Amino acid sequence: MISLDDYIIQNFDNSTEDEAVFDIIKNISSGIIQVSEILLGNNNKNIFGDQGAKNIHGEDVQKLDIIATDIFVKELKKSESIKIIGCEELDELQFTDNNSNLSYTVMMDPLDGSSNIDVSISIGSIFGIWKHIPGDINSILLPGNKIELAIYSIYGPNTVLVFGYKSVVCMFILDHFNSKFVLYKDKIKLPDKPKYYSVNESNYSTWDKNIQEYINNIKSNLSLRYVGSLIADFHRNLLKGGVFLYPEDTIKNKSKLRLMYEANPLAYINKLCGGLSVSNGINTLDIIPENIHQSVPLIIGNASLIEQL
Ligand code: AHM
Ligand code: MG
Repeated sequence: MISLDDYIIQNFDNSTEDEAVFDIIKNISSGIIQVSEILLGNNNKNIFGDQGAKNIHGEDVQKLDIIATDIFVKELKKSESIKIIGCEELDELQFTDNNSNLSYTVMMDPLDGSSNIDVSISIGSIFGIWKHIPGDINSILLPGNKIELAIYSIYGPNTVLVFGYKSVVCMFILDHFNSKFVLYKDKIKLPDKPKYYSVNESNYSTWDKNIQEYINNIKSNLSLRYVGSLIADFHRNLLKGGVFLYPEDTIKNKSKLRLMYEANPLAYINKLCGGLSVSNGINTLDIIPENIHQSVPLIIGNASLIEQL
């Protein structure tokens, strides 16, 4: 069994950048273990339910959203190279007082799938990490194709950590008894023959005609699976092959998923696995962001399925 630490030592070099990135992975993985242990704890009654406030997107904030935010902000600040943290639950960017020569920005959705917390369905955390030029505010909002590292976790029947760095995507499973991640799968690639399409079909009437036609066509060859936690739907389709869609609501002129801490990190990992993603007709990773909380439509999965669209 190869632990996350061993994997890192064995597979990457000793450059300052690699060391900084691995320090970030270790601190995020420590946060993931903490969230996972809270979910498994015998005193977890207090973690369910609304916190009583709304976030910048007008959504009810759950207690676990806040718990996870606090854990990850604390862990991320331990990485000397992290200078800026953007988060779904925090209106403004947080600036750390770290002073390494390297400067990274982290964008995170600390608890994805909030509506599934109270009903014991898989939830997760998503992180995108970019390098920025110190002191240059214009270098903070970068497109997804400039991501250095993307990580996500899933808290489900087991706790999973997936990261994409350089050209490799690997998946680890948490050994709860020893509180450490163990390698499950290395060099992940999307299967050639996709199985699933995933979309909230109750929104059908709000979609553009092209999307409606596309769904009508693909459903004859694919089976429908929809969890309602982006991260769980994405992860299943990554391993089994498929397409996930959250199209724009053309009646309200509104998209739901957020570019910087949902769409981009997953689009980056999906690309490393041989897949493709589009938002508003262009590659999701090419979008120049306007602000940290920007929403975008997202269609992501096997390249062959996206190309049909
Ligand atoms: P969250 O980050 O507050 O949990 O919201 C995003 C979630 C995604 O995980 C999921 O894909 C989507 O919302 C589900 O939305 P819907 O209930 O409209 O299908
Ligand atoms: Mg989310």
